Amino acid sequence: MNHTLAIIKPDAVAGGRTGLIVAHLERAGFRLLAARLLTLTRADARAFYAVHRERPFYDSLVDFMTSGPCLPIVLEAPGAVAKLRETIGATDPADAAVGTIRRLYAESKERNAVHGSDSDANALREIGFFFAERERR
Ligand code: FUP
Repeated sequence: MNHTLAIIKPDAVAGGRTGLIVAHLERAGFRLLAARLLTLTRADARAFYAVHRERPFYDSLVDFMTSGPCLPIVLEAPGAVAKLRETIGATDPADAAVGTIRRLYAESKERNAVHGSDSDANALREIGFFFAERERR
């Protein structure tokens, strides 16, 4: 799978780190295929993170993800899904490797700057969640 979905999350957009993170992704070798700044509705955020609906952090995650604009981006690179996971680092910035986007730019495990699809199947679903086919070719 050579495409994946990143989201620059509301903490990073509000904090003025969007450009730094896009530049980091481009320097890492990703090509941008599609991007759009938008504010998720609660229904959007609940659906996007439906897999976590039984988890204790779900309501707080939905609050955070709807707190302001975010920037979903379709990225292209060889082995895009694994490459993006490596580039963004562990979920909690305290555990993320030095030089990863979360280590550099995230505030906390919840406010962690960026999302990256975690499998090829989820990348397909998540790209389709945000972008029509004509917007990503
Ligand atoms: P990741 O794939 O690294 O984004 O992490 P998960 O799919 O496990 O979690 C999705 C999002 O839920 C994370 F980006 C942040 C949030 N989360 C919390 O707020 N608290 C937790 O303990 C775990 C995840």
